[in-house]
Amino acid sequence: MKAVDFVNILKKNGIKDFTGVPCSTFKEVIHHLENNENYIIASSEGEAMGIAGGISLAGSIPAVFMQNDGFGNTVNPLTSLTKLYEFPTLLVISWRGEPGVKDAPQHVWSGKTLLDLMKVFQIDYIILEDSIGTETMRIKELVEKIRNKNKVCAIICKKEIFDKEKIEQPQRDNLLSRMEAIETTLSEIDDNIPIFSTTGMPSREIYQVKDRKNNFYTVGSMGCTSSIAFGYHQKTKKKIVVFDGDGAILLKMGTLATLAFYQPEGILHICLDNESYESTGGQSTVSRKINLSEVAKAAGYTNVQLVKTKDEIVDFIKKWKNSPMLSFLHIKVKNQTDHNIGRPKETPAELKKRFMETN
Ligand SMILES: Cc1ncc(C[n+]2csc(CCOP(=O)(O)OP(=O)(O)O)c2C)c(N)n1
Repeated sequence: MKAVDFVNILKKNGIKDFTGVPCSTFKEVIHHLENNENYIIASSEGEAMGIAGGISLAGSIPAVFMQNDGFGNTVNPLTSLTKLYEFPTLLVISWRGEPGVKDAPQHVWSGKTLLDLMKVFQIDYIILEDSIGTETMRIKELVEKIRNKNKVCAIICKKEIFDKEKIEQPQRDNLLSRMEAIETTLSEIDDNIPIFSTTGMPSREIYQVKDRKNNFYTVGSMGCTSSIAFGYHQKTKKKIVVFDGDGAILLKMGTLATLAFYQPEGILHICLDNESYESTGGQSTVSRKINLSEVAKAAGYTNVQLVKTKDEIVDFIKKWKNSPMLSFLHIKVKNQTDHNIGRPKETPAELKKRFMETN
C-alpha cells in the first residue's frame, strides 16, 4: 500500500490531525505527514493521547501513530482520558513481533499480546493487510464507528504493509557521525566501567564498535536506560557510562530530574543527539529546537557540556574520570547511519547473564 493512499483515505474520512511517536513500519506515512499534513511530533505515546484528547475536545477526530511497543505508554490516558470522556480517536498501531513473522526480540511480547490487549481495552480494530482498494471500505466503516459512537478504535498495520520509498531526511549539519562519537568515547572509557546503551541503532553501533561483557544493551524499553543505570548504581556505586538518544531522553524526560535529585556520584550520561528518531526512519524529534543540555542543567545536573568535536569529547571524559560527579555530555551528531549493521547475536537474557557474571 502506498503511504500517500493511506493518508488520503484517512483525510477523505475526515481525519486531518495527526500525532504520535514513530515506528519504522510507517516510516513512509510519517514522512508524508510531516511534510504535507498537520502532524504534531509528540515525545511519548502517552503525551500523544493527551494531544489527541485536546483535538477531540475541539471537535475533530485525531489519529495517533505508535509502535505496539509504545501502546503500553498510552494505557493510563487511554482508560482515564480517552475512554472516560468518550473522545473519538483513531489509533494507528504497528504490529511488530507478529507471531510467525521474523522480528527483533524486543517485539516478541508486545507482538503476541497485541490483539489480546485490544480485547482487554475493548478497542475495535481492523488489521491492515491488503491493497488500498480492498481496505478503503473497512477504514470508512471503522471511522464511522469512531465518529458515530464516540469510540476509540485502531488500525493495526502489519510490518511490511506500506510500500518502501526512498526518503531524503533533512541533514543535521554536525561534524561527527554517531559512530565516530561512540568510537571516540569508547576509546576513553576504561574496560572495567559498565556501559548502558539505549534502544535502537546506538546499541547496535556500540555492539559493533566494542562489544564487552559489561555492556548492557537496552534493546527495548525506550527511555529506560538511564533509570536502569541509576538503579544499578544505587546498589553498586560503580562508575557508569550511559549512552542515550535524544528521542529516548524526551520520551521519559522526568528521569533527568530524578537523577539530578539523587546526584548519583559516578554516572556519566551521554546524549547522542541527532535531532531525530533515526532508528525508525529519521523523523524529527523536538530536540531540533530544544537544547537538552540546558534541560539537564536546569534539572540539576552539575557538570554539563554541549560538544561537537572528538577533542571536546576526549577532554570532557578525561576530566570526568578524575572527578566523576553526575555529568551530562551532550554530543551533537549527524543523522546518518548505516542501517545494515548487525544486532547482538546473544539473546537479551544471555546479555543480562554475562553482564551479571562480569560485574
Ligand atoms: C515506547 C517506544 N516507542 C517507540 C519505539 C520505536 N523506536 C525504537 S528506536 C526509536 C528511536 C529512538 O530515537 P533516539 O533515542 O533519538 O535514537 P536514534 O534512533 O535517533 O539514535 C523509536 C521511536 C519504541 N521502541 N518504544
